Amino acid sequence: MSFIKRSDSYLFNIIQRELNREITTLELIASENFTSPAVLEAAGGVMTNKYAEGYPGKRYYGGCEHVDEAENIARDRLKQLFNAGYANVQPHSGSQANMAALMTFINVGDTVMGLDLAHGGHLTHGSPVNFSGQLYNFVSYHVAESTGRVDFDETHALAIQHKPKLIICGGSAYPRFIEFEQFREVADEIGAFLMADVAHPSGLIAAGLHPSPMPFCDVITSTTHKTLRGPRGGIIMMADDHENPWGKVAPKSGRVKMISELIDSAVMPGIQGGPLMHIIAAKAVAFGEALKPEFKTYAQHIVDNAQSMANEFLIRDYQLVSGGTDTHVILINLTNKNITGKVAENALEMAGITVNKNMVPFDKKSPFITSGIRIGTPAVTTRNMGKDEMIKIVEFIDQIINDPENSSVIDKVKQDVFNLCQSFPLYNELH
Ligand code: DSN
Repeated sequence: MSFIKRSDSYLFNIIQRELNREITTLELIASENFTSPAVLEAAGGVMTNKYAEGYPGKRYYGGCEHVDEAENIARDRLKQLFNAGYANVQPHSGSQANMAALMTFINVGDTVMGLDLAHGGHLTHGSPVNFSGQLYNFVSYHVAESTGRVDFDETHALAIQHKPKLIICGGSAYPRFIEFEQFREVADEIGAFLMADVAHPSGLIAAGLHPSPMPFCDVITSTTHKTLRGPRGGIIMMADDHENPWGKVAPKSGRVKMISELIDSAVMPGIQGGPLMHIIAAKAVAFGEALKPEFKTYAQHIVDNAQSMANEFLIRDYQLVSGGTDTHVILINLTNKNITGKVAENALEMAGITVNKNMVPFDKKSPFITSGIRIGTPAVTTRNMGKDEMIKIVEFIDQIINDPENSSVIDKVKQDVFNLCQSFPLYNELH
C-alpha cells in the first residue's frame, strides 16, 4: 500500500476507502468473503508478471519453473480437498469455468437444462442475455412454489420431453443442499451428462458439511472466493478421468484424448490466453488453508450462523424461501413486509449493512426491483461473529425493513453496526 501511496495518492485513497468500508460495515452478500492476508499477498505478488500460456511442463513461454510449481501445488491441493481425480485451476472466474465445461461436453445448439435464474440459478445456466442462453438451447427447470426446492416432477418431465445432452445443477440463490443424487437419476434416465456448479457451497463441501458432487457428477465447476475464501477465480474438477466418448483423437498419434485434455484445451486456448499466475498462487494458498482442520470449524460456524439468523428471521415473521437454509444462504421474500428488494438493499446499505436484492421464485417484480433479498454468512463468520451477533444483525435489519425511510433509525442502526464491527476487527495487518 505504501508504494501506491507514494506513487498514486488518488488511487491509494480509493483503496483505503474500500478497506474502510469492508472494516466498518456488515458484509452479508452471500457470494463474498474476506481472504486471509496470505492470500492477498500472493494475489498481489510478482507472479502477476509472468506469462505462462499452457500448463505445467508444457508452456509456450520460458522461465516458467516457479509458476509451474505453484500451479502443480494448486491442482494437487484442490484434488485433495475435494477428493477429485482431475483439477484445472486456470479459469479466471466461475463463468469461464462454466463456459469451458459446456464447450467440452456439448456442442453449440445442443439442448441443456439448468435452474431458472429467477429460481436461484445463475446467468451462465441459460440466461438469454448470457453466452449460455445464446449458444445453447437451454430449458429451465424450477423450484416448487410450495417447498422452494427443486421440483423434481417438473425436472424429470422436462428431461424426458427435451432430452438435454447435459443438465446443470446448482445455483446462486439456492439455500438448500444441491440434490446431486436425484439429478444423477434424472440424467441417467435420458443418458445426459451431469454438471454441478458448486460456486456457492464449495467451501462447505470441502469441509464435509454439504454432500459432495464427486460420486454423481461428470464435471464440477466452482468459484474460489465465496465459502472457499480464496482469491476471485474459477476451477473445474472431475472425480476421475477417462477417454472422451466422442472419439476425439490427438492429431499426430491418433490416440483417443482424455476428457481432461479436452477441458484443459477448452480453457486454454479455447477461451483464455495467459493464466493469472498470481491468482493461481493465491488459490494454492487458499486451498492449503482449507485443508487445515481450522477450516472445518470455520465452515461449521458459517452454517451455524446462517441457521441462527434464519431462526431469528422466522421469529420475526419473515418468509424464507424453502423455509430456512442448509447452507450459508438465506433468501427472504419481503412481500409480507411491503418493501421491495431494491428499497431494502438501499436502506440497509445506508445503515452499513450490505446485502443484494434478489428475485424470489415466482417473483412478479423485475430483476431491478425484486421482491427479495439474499443474505449470506461467510464474511461475518470470517470476522469471528457468532450466534449472538447473528441475532443482533437480524434485529438491525428488521429495524430498517420496518422503517426504511426513517433517517434517525438508519443513523442509529449505522452507529450500532459500526460499534459491532469495531468489536470484530478485520485486516489489522493492513493498517
Ligand atoms: N454473482 C455471483 C453471486 O452473487 O452469487 C454469482 O456469479
